[in-house]
Amino acid sequence: MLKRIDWPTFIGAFVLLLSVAVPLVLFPEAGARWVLTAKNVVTEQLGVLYLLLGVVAMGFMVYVVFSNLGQIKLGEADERAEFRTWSWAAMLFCGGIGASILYWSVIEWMYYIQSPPFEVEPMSNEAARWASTYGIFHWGIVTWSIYLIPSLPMAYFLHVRKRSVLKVSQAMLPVLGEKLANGWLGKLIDILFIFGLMAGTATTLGLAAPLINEGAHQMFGVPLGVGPQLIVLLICTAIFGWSAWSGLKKGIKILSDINLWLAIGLLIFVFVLGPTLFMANTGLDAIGRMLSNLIRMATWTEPFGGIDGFPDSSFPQDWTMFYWAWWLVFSPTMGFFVARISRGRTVRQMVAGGIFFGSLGCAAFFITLGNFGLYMQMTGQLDAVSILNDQGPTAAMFAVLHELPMAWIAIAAFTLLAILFTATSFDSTSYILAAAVETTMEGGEPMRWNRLFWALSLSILPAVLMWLGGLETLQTASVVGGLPLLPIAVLLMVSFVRAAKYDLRYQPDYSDPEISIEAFPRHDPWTQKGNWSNTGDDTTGR
Ligand code: NM2
Repeated sequence: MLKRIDWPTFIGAFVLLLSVAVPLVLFPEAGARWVLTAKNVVTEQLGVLYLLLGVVAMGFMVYVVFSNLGQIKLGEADERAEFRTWSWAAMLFCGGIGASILYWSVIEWMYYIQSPPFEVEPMSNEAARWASTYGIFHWGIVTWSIYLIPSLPMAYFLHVRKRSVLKVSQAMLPVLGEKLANGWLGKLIDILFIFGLMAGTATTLGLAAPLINEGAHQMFGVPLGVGPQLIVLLICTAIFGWSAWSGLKKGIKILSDINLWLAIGLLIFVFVLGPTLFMANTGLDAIGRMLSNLIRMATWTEPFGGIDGFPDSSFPQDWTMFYWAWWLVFSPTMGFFVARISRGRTVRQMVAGGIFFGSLGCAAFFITLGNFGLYMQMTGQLDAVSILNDQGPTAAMFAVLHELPMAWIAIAAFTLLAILFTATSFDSTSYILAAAVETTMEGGEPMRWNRLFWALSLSILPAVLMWLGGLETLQTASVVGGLPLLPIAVLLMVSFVRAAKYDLRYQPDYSDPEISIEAFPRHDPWTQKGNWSNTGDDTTGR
């Protein structure tokens, strides 16, 4: 049983986790300072790389959709999509988005309106316009493009080459070659991917726990504070740890369905009972503003911030770079998931659909939950910004929810959603982590003790960071953990293009069922073993 474990990767990833967590626990005060220094160094010195990745990812997706790579069918030429588009879109959204959208859609604008981008006057009309726009941008086209990078090689290998790829290193075979991909470099890449994922999880869980704590406080008078938040974290970990242990695939599926319908119900509830016209108008306006300023926002590095005579703005460093990093660390996990659900689609459908439905789904949250609060602020019914500054984010969030008619329904739904989102997202995350540290997977599943181990490990970093306290501390986890994934993301793009171009030489027209993928024995120039799926030599030479 222990032979199935890929020990260098297993130990490497766990040691890396402990080497970050233990010093922070031993030296909390110095630790808090290190964390902030790390964030500033990364965003100020290297943050531009994150922005660059965003632009490249977006350009790459345009290329993939409009070039002949887009026609590649993820499956047989005449195969139909395994899931209908609607259920595919719903699964895609739920797989990629967790409790953090509840958190940010309600309060993101409150930060932006008081420290707006582009040297706009704080709390001005122009600040309100950008505040309603930037959330949609940070959860939109660029970030979904980043999300989809690993999906491309992974879906390609899974459905075209019929080869299950559950490690990032394996998706890089075409660039690294077999020796490196299965050797030390492959292991290093997997360790860094695992660490990045744990860092991203730390940001997400570190935000979700206070939210759930506040919800429980509002409903049942549960005390607030770091202690109760850690207990919430433990309870959530127990839920997804338990499901990782017992493999409750059916249970999780039911929870995901409830999750989706409850989320849709909440949005409709707020949209209908809130200021519907304002939300619709502001939403459309923000989408238009985001689209017409897409390049400007995606490339805004604020090079003059801090230079004499210029306002000391670090908006892109504080927000845009953080978001790109946060999405990046989740992207490999998302890749496995998107690959699994996209059988029978073309690459073009997967990419265009992913960006479209993903961005639209996120925008729906910002347009309803975000604009509802903005309306309260602008009409003077609730000074949410002051509550945020005086009492903190979760207090501001629930103050907004209290403004809704039948507020207790919304608050109960909101809190329940946060718990469900957390349990359903991290069940699959522990599965991916466990798979990444096993060499073979007999029975098609990682071993259960291994799944449980990683489920429990997932809560170590968020617990430590929550204990240190502060939003910036939580943001740092993703910003630092995402750094090694920058070159990895680039290699994943190259890997996909290489593999796909090679294929296109043999199968120039994927829409022609006569030229079935099976008809052409595949030869992989980058592996020594030769064929991945079919046997026989490639002598067609087409
Ligand atoms: N992203 C979408 O729980 C979560 O929301 C995980 C977070 C990357 C900001 C994903």
